[in-house]
Amino acid sequence: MTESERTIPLLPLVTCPTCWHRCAPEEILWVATHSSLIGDSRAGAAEYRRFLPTLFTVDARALDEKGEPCHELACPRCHAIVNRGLLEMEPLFLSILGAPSSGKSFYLATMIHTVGSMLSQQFRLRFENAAPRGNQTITEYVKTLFDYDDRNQLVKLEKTDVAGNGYFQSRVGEQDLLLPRPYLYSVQPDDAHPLHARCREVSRMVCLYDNAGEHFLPGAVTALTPVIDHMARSEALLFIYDPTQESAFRRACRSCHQGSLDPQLEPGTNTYPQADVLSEAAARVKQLTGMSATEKFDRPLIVIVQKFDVWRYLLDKSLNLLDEAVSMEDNGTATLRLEILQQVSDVIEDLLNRYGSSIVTAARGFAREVIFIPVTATGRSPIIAGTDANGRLDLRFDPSQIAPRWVELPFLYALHRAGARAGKASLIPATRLSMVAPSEVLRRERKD
Ligand SMILES: Nc1nc2c(ncn2[C@@H]2O[C@H](COP(=O)(O)OP(=O)(O)OP(=O)(O)O)[C@@H](O)[C@H]2O)c(=O)[nH]1
Ligand SMILES: [Mg+2]
Ligand SMILES: [Zn+2]
Repeated sequence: MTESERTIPLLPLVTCPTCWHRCAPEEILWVATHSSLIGDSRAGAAEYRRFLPTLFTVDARALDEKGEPCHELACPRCHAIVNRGLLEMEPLFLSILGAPSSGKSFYLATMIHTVGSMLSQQFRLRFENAAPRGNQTITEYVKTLFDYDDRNQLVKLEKTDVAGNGYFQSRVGEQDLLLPRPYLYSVQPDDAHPLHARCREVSRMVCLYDNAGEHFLPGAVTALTPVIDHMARSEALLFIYDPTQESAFRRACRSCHQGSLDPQLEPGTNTYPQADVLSEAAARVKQLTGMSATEKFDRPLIVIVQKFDVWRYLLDKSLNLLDEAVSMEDNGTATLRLEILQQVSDVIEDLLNRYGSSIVTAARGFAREVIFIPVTATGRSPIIAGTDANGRLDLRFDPSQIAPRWVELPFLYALHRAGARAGKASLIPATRLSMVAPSEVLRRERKD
């Protein structure tokens, strides 16, 4: 960075969202733009060369060795692009984890689609796509599900690959690493937000990842494929739990008289031991953060119980009160009502104890603060459109019928807790914990 660029206050340390290396802003590399400077020692033959600049234009752009002004920055370790916003805004890493087919990609797409308007209209926050090129996969997901011309054209999201375009390959030292690509969205107070004057301090660059579920299966990750190691940096873990993969849930859903006809409940569909997936992730986090075996994870574990449209008939209570979890105050700003989230979490925990108690044991065994939030990304079951080349059911949706529910709540909760944990004023105000009815989670929290 040049002296003139220092007029913008930069963070003392910048974190690469691809390999999580931390460095001073002056160590950040630039990406050449001259057509002859193609080929980089770490990022690969198809990428422009990364370099530490010595010459700058008057508006503080680095000049590459052919004298071309440059715009993009890169990590000195893995050479992946580093978004400029990460030099000014603290990152907020959020990991989405879960078994294959649990609904991670649908969750991510529908959450991104829904949360922006809620943040701006109710919370007076600007939620922006900070990396239009890097976020293209998610933008395509959102377009597929919500921007349709013809409702008869059934849609689906492809299964997330275990390698390929969704990942960044880098040669670091003598090793070829497979790294996850981050998706970046900035969250900043708008003019009407009470923290607008402290915009620089409270704004965050949210870094999300969409892994293939296979990466969370035992033994999938090695030192050369640290594709899920964002979990160690995450301020909240969002575990996607899919009741349609749990045999007791499947039996109960099939036998329930109003029951769901979701094809995912059919005998023979692939299921994974989800409690083991969570325990494996917990072991990896403990290893990466140097926690002892008996210590509990000190950040929130949000268990997102997906596909509510399928298992809702098993509840004897309505969960409609969750629609009131964001309330508008007289002064025109919104509040997240933790007591409602907690009440619903208790109901869901009871249900899980009945049909899938191993996930509750794994979650409670790992983290000090656990909350269960039901969501449905699609609001309804997929339609069988045929079978794919591998003989698996080709499940698709009528795009006009997709109606996500509550998908924004886990994100709002994570954003609220991230602010509260850092001891900063939170971007998402919430009812005070003391107002919340005592429950198992809160009793535990006070004890610790
Ligand atoms: N009924 C119902 N089905 C859903 C919902 N969300 C996703 N699905 C179905 O779940 C399947 C898997 O969803 P994905 O989001 O691709 O799952 P994933 O966790 O990203 O899977 P991998 O990429 O393989 O790890 C899809 O075939 C969808 O049809 C939901 O809210 N309700
Ligand atoms: Mg996926
Ligand atoms: Zn890096």
